Amino acid sequence: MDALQRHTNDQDDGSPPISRRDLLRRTAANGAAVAAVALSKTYAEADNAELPAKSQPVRGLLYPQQNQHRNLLDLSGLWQFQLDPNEEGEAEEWFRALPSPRLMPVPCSWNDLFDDAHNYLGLAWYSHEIFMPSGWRGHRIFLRVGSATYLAKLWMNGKLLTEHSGGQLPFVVEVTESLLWDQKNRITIAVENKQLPERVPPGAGPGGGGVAGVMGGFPLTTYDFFPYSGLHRPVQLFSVPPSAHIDDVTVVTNIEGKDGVVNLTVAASGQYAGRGKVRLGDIETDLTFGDGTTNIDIRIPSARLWRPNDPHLYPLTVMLSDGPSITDSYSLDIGIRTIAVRKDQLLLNGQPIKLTGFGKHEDFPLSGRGENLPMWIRDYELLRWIGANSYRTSHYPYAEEAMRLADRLGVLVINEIPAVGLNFEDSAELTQHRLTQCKQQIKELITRDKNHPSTIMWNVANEPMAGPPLGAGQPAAQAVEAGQQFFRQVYDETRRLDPTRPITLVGVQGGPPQWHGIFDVVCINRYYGWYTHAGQLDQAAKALADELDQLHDSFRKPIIITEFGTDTTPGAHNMPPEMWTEEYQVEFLRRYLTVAAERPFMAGMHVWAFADFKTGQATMRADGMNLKGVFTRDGRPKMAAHFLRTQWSRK
Ligand code: BDP
Repeated sequence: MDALQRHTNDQDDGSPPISRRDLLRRTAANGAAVAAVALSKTYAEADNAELPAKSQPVRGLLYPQQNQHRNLLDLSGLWQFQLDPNEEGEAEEWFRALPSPRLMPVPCSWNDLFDDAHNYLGLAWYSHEIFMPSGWRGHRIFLRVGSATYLAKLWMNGKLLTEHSGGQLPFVVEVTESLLWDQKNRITIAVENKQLPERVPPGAGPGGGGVAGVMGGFPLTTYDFFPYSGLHRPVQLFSVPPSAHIDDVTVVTNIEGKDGVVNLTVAASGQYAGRGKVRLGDIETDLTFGDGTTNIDIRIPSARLWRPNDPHLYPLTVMLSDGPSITDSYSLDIGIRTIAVRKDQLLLNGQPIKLTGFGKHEDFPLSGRGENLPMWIRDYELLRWIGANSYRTSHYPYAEEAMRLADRLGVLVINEIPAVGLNFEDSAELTQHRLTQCKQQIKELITRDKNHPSTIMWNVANEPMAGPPLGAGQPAAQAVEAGQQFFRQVYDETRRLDPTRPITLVGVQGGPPQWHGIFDVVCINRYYGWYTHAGQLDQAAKALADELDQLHDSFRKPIIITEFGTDTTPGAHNMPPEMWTEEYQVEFLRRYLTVAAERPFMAGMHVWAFADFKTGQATMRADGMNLKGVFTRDGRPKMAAHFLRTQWSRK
């Protein structure tokens, strides 16, 4: 209690600042016995764990579709499920049948449905039977897992086919040779979500595994959201033609005068060297492939540009052809737009744009982090209602359906890999493993989301640390240098993979400013008036204004505040405003918006958070919830939502 009070007041009361790491140790020691157990278990396991450092090849990750040449079967529904705390499933061949399964929906997190699975982060098995009609015969068949958090192993009819590490991005494996026709086939996926230090996000614990739990909570994580686990997105079976098929499509758009210029690269399987066609709107033209690829520019005269108030999408269809007959085709809707940084401005279609919106989570009762279309439709409706034009996929890539909706509804997205909880005080060996994974994750994310006009920026990390945050001590010089080298490489790799979009890093309050120098846009999370300057909004606003001016002087780049907010108990009121009340949340947001409005270099304001969300149990997290939402978890507005609407709604 004492430690917590000092933590929140450390800027003001003259007492020596306490580091977040110290705070967490103390909070854990103050009664979180369960957390301590989880901590040592994590580490015992980590010692024996194989480091998942090998890089996995990324094929095209085109969103599967059904057309004349392709079949698609969505395997969402009730699967068989079994926890495997003793990790005996593989030796006992559970990939043939689960010994005592219960039913589990896919997609969904396993945590909220059964009490014994609530805090479970170990190994669990999913199993499902599908009937394969011989109508699909003669095609190549692939299985695509939308996301398995965190490590997945996949068997088809008892044969191990692939593994994937990283919790929020899809993987695809060919199953053609393993299928049995006109009978049932068993798909088994083992999923494991241990919080291990060499993973990204890193697990927490002693001996250098990130900063342990933002609030020292249980289950113990290095981040402040619940470690939901399971098959979180649909599992799909799809077919492509046996000869050659379209493997990947890359669209880059430019504006020349009034025209849109669409640069299209198509990758086809197996060094395809035949012909093809492309249709964009009502323009059709031939393609010639060499060595499995082709590249072409298509000009659209007087193009209707994609933008938030008019998110126009052009239908694009790519085809492979053999003489007059089409042998494969793939369609997607594309937006013609540019996104760029010029000096301290962010430009959409050459015009300065200011982001208004939120950091979000994929989080809902019962479904947890499982893809939840009703939630998404409602969230987009609330974004429209409140007048927000954007959000950040804090702190991991979101469902593909959410990205497709953003394209259609004209919502701008800062798209983030799961690199939350990185700490460069950890060993060089851990840092190297994390670097390999960050590069892999950015590669998979760009492969998946590169064609979405809504994605306007890649974010490579949230609040990486080089020592204590929140001004509770100076960043450690060696750690700052380790981070500098790390982020230089991540930036270069991201730039190599996508030459078009700005790249950013989201910095923690009190973190090293140097790292922002590598990136195109300065994104910062700030909690003056909450974690520091508690209850003192005038001083908080001044500290914020001073820091923004300093950052602008140092970098001359656009600045976005990607998090600012206060925990707010819905229904708590007071005058004058006090922390945790709805009035305080409104006043806090008002100060920040005013400070930003006075600074033309501010390119955006993202409130933390869109909605209340589940996190670990902790002394500083009432009800196991982070209550910084301007909406409740089920989408009811707090006073702050009405306030933001008066500031943002499109007039
Ligand atoms: C920031 C994190 C975010 C937390 C937030 C908070 O980026 O994930 O939920 O603080 O404390 O440090 O509410």
